[in-house]
Amino acid sequence: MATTGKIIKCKAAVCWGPNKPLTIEDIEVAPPKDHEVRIKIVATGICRSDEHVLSGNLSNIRFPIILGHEGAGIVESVGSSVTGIKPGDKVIPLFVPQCGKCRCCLNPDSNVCAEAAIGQNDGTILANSTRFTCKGISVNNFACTSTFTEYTVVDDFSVAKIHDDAPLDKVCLIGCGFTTGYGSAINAAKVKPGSICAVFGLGGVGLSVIIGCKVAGASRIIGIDTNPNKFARAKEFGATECINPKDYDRPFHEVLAEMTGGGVDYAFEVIGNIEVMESAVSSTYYGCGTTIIVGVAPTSSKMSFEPLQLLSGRTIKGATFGGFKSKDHVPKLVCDYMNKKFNLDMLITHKLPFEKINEGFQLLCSGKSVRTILTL
Ligand code: CND
Ligand code: ZN
Ligand code: ZN
Repeated sequence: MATTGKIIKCKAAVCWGPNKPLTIEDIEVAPPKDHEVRIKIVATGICRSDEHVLSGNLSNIRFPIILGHEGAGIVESVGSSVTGIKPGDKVIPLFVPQCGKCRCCLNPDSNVCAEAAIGQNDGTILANSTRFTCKGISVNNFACTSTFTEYTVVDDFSVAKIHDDAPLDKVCLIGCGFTTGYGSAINAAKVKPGSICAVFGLGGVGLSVIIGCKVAGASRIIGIDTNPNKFARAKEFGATECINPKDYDRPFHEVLAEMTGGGVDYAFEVIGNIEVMESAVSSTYYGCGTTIIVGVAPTSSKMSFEPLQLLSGRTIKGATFGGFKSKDHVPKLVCDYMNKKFNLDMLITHKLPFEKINEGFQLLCSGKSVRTILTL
C-alpha cells in the first residue's frame, strides 16, 4: 500500500485524563515494527470498561491514552517477522493477547496472557512504547488494542485474522462484549442444563451472559437490573423473568432465595459494583452455588464475604474475555456468528459516526443504549 512504511496522519479520540470529554485530534501513527500490525479500524463498540477509565475508576491508567478495545478492521501493513496476517486481511484486535508461549498460554485452563500485563498496566505494549503521537506528545495504548482511532498498531499476538466476508460493524462485538458474556456462562461457569441462573446487570455483556445460559440449557434465567427499561430486551434474549432490586426493601439475596427454593445455581455479576458482587455470592445456593465476577470493579476496591459461606460448597471465580483463548477462538466465533449459531445483532441499539463518540458514551451512561457501534 502507498502508506506502507510511512507515518499515517489520521483522526483519533484522545482521552487526556479522567472526567474530561474525549477530543477528536489529528494524530500520527508510526509504521509497525518487528512483530507488529497496523490496522485501519472500520467499526468499534463502546464498552463500559472504556467508561471506567473515563470516569477515573481505573487508577493504573497513564494519560493521554486512546481507549477502545472492541473493534474490527483491515490490516494496512505488517512489520517484519509477522506470519499468517497480511495487508487487506480482516482482523479483530485482542485485548487479551495469546502469545502462545507464556505460562498462561501453555495452560489449557487459563486464557489470559503474561504479555498483557505489560500493555494493561503501563499504557504501552509494542516493546514498551507506543506508535501514537499527538501535538508532539506520545499517546498511550489501551488494553493492547486502542480502537478509538482510524489507525492503530498492535502486537501480532494481539490480533486475530477473521473470515473475509465477516461484517465488521457486527463482529466487532466479538472483540469484547459478546464473547466476554457468552464465555462467562459456557466456559467459566459451565452452566448445566436445567439450572437456575441470575444475571446482575443487563448491559451488552450481561445480555451476552443470558445468550450463553440459554445455549447451555438453563431452565430459569433471572435478569436483574435497577433500570427496568432493560427488561424487555433481556426477555427477548432468553431471560425467563426480570426483577429490580429497588422494588424490595429487604436484602436482595433473600428475595432470590425465596424465588428459587434457597438460591440460584449460578450468579453472574456483570456491573462492576462491590455491593452487588457480595449480594451475588449470598444469592447462590449454599450447597453448590457458583458466582462468576465479570464486572470490573474500581482499582483497589475490596469485596467481603464470610469464609463460612464457602465451606458449604460455594465457589467464587472470575473471568476475562469469557475464558476464551483469544487467537484460537475469535475466528471460530466469527464463523459461528456467520453460520447463525447465535445472534448478536440485537445487542446493537445505536450506530454513530466516529466523531460523535462522546454522544455514544452519554447514551451508555444514561442507560439508553446497550451497544453503540461507531463507524470510521
Ligand atoms: P453496561 O453499563 O452496559 O451494563 C451494566 C448494567 O448494570 C446496566 O444495565 C445498569 O443499569 C445495571 N446496573 C448498574 N448498577 C446496578 C445495580 N446496583 N444493580 C443492578 N443493576 C445495575 O455495561 P457493560 O455490559 O458494557 O459491562 C458490564 C461490566 O462488564 C462492566 O463492569 C465492564 O467493565 C465489565 C467488562 C468485563 C470484561 C471482562 O473481560 N471481564 C470485559 N469488558 C467489560
Ligand atoms: Zn469490554
Ligand atoms: Zn501468553
